[in-house]
Amino acid sequence: MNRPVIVIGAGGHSHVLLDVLLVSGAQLLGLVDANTDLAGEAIRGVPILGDDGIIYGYDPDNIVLVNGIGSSRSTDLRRSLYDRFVSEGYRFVNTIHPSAVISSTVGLKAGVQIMAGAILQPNALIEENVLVNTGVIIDHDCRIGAHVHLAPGVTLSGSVSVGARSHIGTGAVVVQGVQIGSGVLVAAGAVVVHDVRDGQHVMGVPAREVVL
Ligand code: JB3
Repeated sequence: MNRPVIVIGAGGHSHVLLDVLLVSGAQLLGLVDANTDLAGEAIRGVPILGDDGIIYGYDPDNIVLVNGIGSSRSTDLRRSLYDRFVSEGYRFVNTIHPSAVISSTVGLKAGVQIMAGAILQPNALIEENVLVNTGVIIDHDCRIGAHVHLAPGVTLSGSVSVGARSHIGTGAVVVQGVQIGSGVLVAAGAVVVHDVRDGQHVMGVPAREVVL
């Protein structure tokens, strides 16, 4: 990672990312956060520079971005910030913890984040801006759509697909071959044994639709 990095967001997820960026020797310009009260503070010695307007002070060719916004239910904010800055010509880099185990046959698009202890098995394809959180297992031939968040401890068996913008909650399990649509919310701890349609919310063991 040669160009200086700005991290968008200075909340919990950014702390986890800073761990990866610091260990990889990234040149960190700082973080930006919508809460302007944070400007002037620092996390791990990395300054909070101000709000997102700071980014426009840098030519898109001279910096790279890291999306420090996570999700606890909706991936909308994470997605919209990514799309906004990509449309302005900025580039998001991949952030991969050195302890992650990733088959050489895995495909990774731009802005993918893979946190500590994750395991990605052969032929998985991970689209743009996906967050693979701590200890996630993605087994062979899975397809993960853009902007998806796989929360800590999620297990996807072989040939599972997850549509764009879905949030799969902490510790959820998805069995072989299940297809999850886009914009889906799978609650923490669910065990998904049947396909899930676009926009559905499911929870429980086995997972069933819920209206939130
Ligand atoms: O589950 C785990 C391990 N981590 C969760 C992560 C994936 O998602 C974590 O527990 C949280 O649920 C969430 O982390 P995140 O997104 O860092 O949430 P939070 O700690 O609430 O911090 C969000 C930060 O984003 C706050 O400081 C907001 O002020 C800031 N923010 C909100 N909108 C923004 C914007 N910052 C920028 N730069 N631009 C915005 O538009």
